[in-house]
Amino acid sequence: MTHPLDPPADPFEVARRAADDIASLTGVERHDIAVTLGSGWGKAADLIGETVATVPATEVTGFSRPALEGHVGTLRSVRTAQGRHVLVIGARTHYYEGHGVRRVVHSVRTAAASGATTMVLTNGAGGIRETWAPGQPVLISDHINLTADTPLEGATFIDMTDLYSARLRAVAREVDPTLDEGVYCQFRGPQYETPAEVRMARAIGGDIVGMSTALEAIAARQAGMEVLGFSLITNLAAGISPTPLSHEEVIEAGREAEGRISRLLADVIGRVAS
Ligand code: 8IG
Repeated sequence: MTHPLDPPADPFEVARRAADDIASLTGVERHDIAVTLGSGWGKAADLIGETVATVPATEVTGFSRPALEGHVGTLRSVRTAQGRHVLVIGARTHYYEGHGVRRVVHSVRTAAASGATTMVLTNGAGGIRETWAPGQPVLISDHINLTADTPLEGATFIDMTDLYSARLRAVAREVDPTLDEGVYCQFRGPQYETPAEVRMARAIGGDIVGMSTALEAIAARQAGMEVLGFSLITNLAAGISPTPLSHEEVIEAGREAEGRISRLLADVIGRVAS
């Protein structure tokens, strides 16, 4: 099966086509901000503003059907109270789906091609710090990419200093001064970590373990976007927690925290967009 992003296609050209699809399907020519909603963050879309249009991701060039139940496969155009246009991406492609990194970062490149200058990336993840509890949102301050892959192709040297914008993190803390922050480690998945892998992540400076976001953040930076990252700690990482991890437990923690953290995210986006 061929896919629009398969080589020799130019992924940036495919992203421009996707952006054109979004403009014609939503009637919104340009978006100011994009946000990817990970597990636990789904309710934010309704709180950001008025939904102008909802588009199934499968109608947009290069997008794939979501692999997981609980991952909504839609793109939404939402207008904030200040009249800014937010592209809400509920259709993340994970690296572990095995379609390659071009497919993983296509939504980010499409957001950039749609005009977005800010990329807000959210996820559900495991927490390494004992002081963190399931249901707690944390800011991503930096990342460690443990996928051994990259969305950059060829000799594309991109600076990663302050990848997760200090300015935007400060804006988030104006909304919630209690927000803690930490370093996100992206593993390939889909298996959760072994306790030894979590000890390694901690030893090399990680605070959060997950299976998304880092590759997307790299692509966002390449596209010149300012990046803000949030993790919902849905579970303590393996070996930190006394009990084994279960996908059901992760979904349940997300459900419980969803209302509160979605409000937080919507308020932060309101400020960033104003
Ligand atoms: I939700 O504990 C969620 N996603 N790698 N480890 C990794 N990804 C996750 C985890 C976790 N919890």
